[in-house]
Amino acid sequence: MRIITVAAAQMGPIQRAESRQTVIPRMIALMDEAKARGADLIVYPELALTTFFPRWYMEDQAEVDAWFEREIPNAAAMPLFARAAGHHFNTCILTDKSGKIVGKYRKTHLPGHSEFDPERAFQHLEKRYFEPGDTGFPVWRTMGGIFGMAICNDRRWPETYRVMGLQGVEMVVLGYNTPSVNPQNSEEGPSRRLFHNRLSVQSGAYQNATWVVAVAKAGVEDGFPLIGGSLIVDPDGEIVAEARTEGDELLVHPCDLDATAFGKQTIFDFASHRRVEHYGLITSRVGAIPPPEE
Ligand code: ING
Repeated sequence: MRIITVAAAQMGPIQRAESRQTVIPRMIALMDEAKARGADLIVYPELALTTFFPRWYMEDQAEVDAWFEREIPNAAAMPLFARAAGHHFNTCILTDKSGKIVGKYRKTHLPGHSEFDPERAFQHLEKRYFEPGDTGFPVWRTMGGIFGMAICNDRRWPETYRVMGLQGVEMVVLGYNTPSVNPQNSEEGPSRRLFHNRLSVQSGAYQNATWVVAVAKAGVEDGFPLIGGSLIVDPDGEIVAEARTEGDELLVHPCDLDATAFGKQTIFDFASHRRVEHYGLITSRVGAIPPPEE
């Protein structure tokens, strides 16, 4: 048994006017609760320090830059930020129990758009403010297992999990900020969003025999609702813990990394069951849709 007791630290809304100084005590309170409940690892959401600012159209670069961190307290991460000088990535880091930076990941799949779109109920300007990540989907050996990371929209793409699955990942941790309604389809509300959230995370976990911990920033930010639904899914695709509120809420579960072995050795024994000679299209840039019928 290789137990990692994980705390999924769902956070409620952060209003645009709030400073990081009001948010950090909430994060520390969740960390204190996680420690009291015996957690080895705590996972925070995407944009855990700020509101989901890509919903706002901004033209002043200084105003945009203010939403980004230039450094984090650990010097080891400085190369990440130094190299990023002038770049804007949606970034997350993995630290071990000593607080040492083990890994850094930059969000690969950026949804939304880059120019103001009057047709939308609200903006989603990730392509305006972030560059696509350049890290790929690495995994790292730490805390007795193999860990990987993703951010938000990445969780909807099977490629995200498969690339880490092919590297033997045993736990994927990710955060998300997901609007409760579709700005381009008012018919699609929170229940459909929560359905897709579960579907994406459970599929990724099952199809790669890995734990997945997905953590929301939830609730209403300046009138714009975000789904909660943070969840911990086991390597068989079962949800073992799920948030019930849209506020600060901690999920804690003892995850046995050895539980990933059965799936990796049987149905998803990649070495013996995959047929890579048929998968070429997956790395092609566009689909190969057949021409219209004569
Ligand atoms: N947010 C959303 C997400 O992928 C989205 C955007 C919602 C895209 C629903 C498609 C459908 O969960 C972020 N920040 O990626």
